[in-house]
Amino acid sequence: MGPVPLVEPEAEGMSPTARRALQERRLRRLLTRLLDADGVQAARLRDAGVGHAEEIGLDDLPALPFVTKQDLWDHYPFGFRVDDRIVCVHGSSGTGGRPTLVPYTAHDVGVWAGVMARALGGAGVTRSSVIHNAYGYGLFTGGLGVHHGGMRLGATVVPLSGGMTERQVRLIADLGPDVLCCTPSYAIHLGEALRDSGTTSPFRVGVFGAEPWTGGMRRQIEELLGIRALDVYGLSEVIGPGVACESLDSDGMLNVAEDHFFVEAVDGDGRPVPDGTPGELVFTTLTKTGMPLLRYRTGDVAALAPPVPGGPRTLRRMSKLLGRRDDMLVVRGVNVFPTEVEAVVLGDARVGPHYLVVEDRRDAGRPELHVVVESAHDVVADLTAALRERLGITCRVAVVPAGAVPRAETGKARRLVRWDGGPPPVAGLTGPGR
Ligand code: DLL
Repeated sequence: MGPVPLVEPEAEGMSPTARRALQERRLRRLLTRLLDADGVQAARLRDAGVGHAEEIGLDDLPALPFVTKQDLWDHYPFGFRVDDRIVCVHGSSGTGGRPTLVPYTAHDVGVWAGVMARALGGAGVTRSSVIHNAYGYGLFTGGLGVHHGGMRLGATVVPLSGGMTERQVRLIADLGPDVLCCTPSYAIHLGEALRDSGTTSPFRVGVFGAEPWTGGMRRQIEELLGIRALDVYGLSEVIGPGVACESLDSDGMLNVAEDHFFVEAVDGDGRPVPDGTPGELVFTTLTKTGMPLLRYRTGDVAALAPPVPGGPRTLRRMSKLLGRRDDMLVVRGVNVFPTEVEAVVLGDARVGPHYLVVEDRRDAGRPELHVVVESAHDVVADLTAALRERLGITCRVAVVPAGAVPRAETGKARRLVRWDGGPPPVAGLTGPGR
């Protein structure tokens, strides 16, 4: 593989010492903006004893207060806004239908375009590329994030948004795009639709994110579409996609755009964990102006790492997401991340890529984990054994025919459902007689 050029070399390739000085300057400017705005975060800073930004350096960050999703909900819709020059709003519908809204200034949109251009450039996308963008356009940041970044790079963006798969297949056949951007689950769905229509995949590379996916899913996508599949991470509260992204040369980890988004990883009590140890990601938006956040606790779990030694990119990296703090299931006392189930399921070549984990809480005293897979083979015994080996608990494996697990054509795949009572969440799941 040849070298992958940097899109913003002064930022992506700067010496870590110079970057730290830049981050510290930007942190003080951020604190000044927050204190001047005199909003929720200013009050908390004053309570923590911070009167002037100049008193604070990066080393003091761990002593400053966190912001949580609950805080954003408590001050919904715009209680954390500190600048009224807002040009657009994005957000996520969120769990339980509680939306989170994020106001952006023109400056913020510029930062976003820059970090997404880096993400695409690191995947080998160039000005002559055609990007088939099947992330949803709307409040969700996926569609417009790729759109801004692709245009900043000078590539051609085809704004498909999600859904209407037949039309997508038609445009892929007609335009021959070399880059695919969408959720990993939709990449599989689209890949199967291309195969079924007899269309050869023209793609060279794909940039996938917005939902958890494992190395097993990556291999399936790469085989199905004949591409390199890279990971992009982000969240609306921080900016959208582009907070961190894998590049062709980042050794399977994601380069964090830490000149804009200072990253920490903390344990359950909020204390820093060392590099290599999984922790909850906490971001400080050093340069945002519309709704800047100091120490936002994401709930996402990953391990941090230094840059690739000797590589052109000097940004710190994070592992693929290992899970979410609130996604972690505790089944009969054992902690289980759904991504671990995926790793086992996709490790069996006889099983299709669409699966569902059902957390069965119908009997609160005897919770069960069902794993519903699509296969033409009797894989129950083998999968049960492999899951027991990996997770330390016995799951109930149900095999259903191809097509029986619900697909997400738009939005994020739902791979984990809770079953508290009533009919089973997927046909074919009978479970033990109760
Ligand atoms: O999902 C932003 C995005 C769009 C990222 C397109 C990548 C591509 P939200 O809708 O606010 O924003 O959801 C953010 O999605 O906290 C993670 O839990 C999850 N997530 C995002 N990217 C990944 C990823 C967008 N690459 C939440 N792997 C985050 C696993 C991801 N989970």
